[in-house]
Amino acid sequence: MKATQPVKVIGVASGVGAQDRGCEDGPSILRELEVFRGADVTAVWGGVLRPKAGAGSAVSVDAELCTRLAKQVRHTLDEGRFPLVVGGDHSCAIGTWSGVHRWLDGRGPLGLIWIDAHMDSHTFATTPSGALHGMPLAALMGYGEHELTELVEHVPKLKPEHVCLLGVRSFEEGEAALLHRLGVRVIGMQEIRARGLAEVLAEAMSIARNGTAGFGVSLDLDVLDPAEEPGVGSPAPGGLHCHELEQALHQLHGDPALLAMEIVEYNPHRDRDHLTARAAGALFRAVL
Ligand code: HAR
Ligand code: MN
Ligand code: MN
Ligand code: MN
Repeated sequence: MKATQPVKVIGVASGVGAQDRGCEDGPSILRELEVFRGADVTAVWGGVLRPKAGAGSAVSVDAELCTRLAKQVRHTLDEGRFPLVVGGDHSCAIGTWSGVHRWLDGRGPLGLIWIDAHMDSHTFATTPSGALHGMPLAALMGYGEHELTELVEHVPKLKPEHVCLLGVRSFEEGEAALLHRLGVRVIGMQEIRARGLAEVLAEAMSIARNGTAGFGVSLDLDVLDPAEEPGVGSPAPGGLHCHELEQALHQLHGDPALLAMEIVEYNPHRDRDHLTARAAGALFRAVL
């Protein structure tokens, strides 16, 4: 994001991608609480996109929602504004990054830092749950249901060498095997504790920047420790402290190569005293 670039917040009430649909209510609550507002922030909400009932299977509902999201993201970039996409379950990532990819229009590849307790790299061949929010990263790299992999453009939106996962601690064999086979860099909690968050984030940034036309950050709030921030869809113990992630994310401050950001998996029904909502705001303001 360039210094003083205006921000447009795009809410997306994705929920069919998860077993617990509580994240659908995330964007409206975050908007009410005005958590993305700060002294030096002009973050204007563009509204909240909602799934259309009766669009068919969960895949079709999600694909239709993500198609509308991708258009909004592209339009926001065309206006020179920085898109902050607020979920919703993480399946919305397919729309967000397809929109950025479309906007890049062949100027070069897109890089992505995926900050998450999970790998989100299943396909229907490997998923234990059938939940679509466990699949978006695979879909963006071209693996999975064609409705999702061919969203907006019939090409993969991400190349494995420009993707880095950060904070992983809960995953299944099938998705780990896919990422391994593709050579995607996965930085788990153990490595973060051994090397320090600042250093591994710097590595993630170089992976997402090198040879790309720009990069994004997809932040799943469940990377935080649920003992401190409980308001997420799929809590996984042993996560990051909000303040350490906030501090590390300052490395992205004013970086013109950062094209968009998304913050997902806020579940207001599990939150306590708006702790997780406020964390979402603080983590966004760290990159400003
Ligand atoms: N890996 C599990 C599954 O696919 C759970 C993953 C989804 N949870 C998330 N995504 N919040 O990050 O069922
Ligand atoms: Mn996720
Ligand atoms: Mn997750
Ligand atoms: Mn800052």
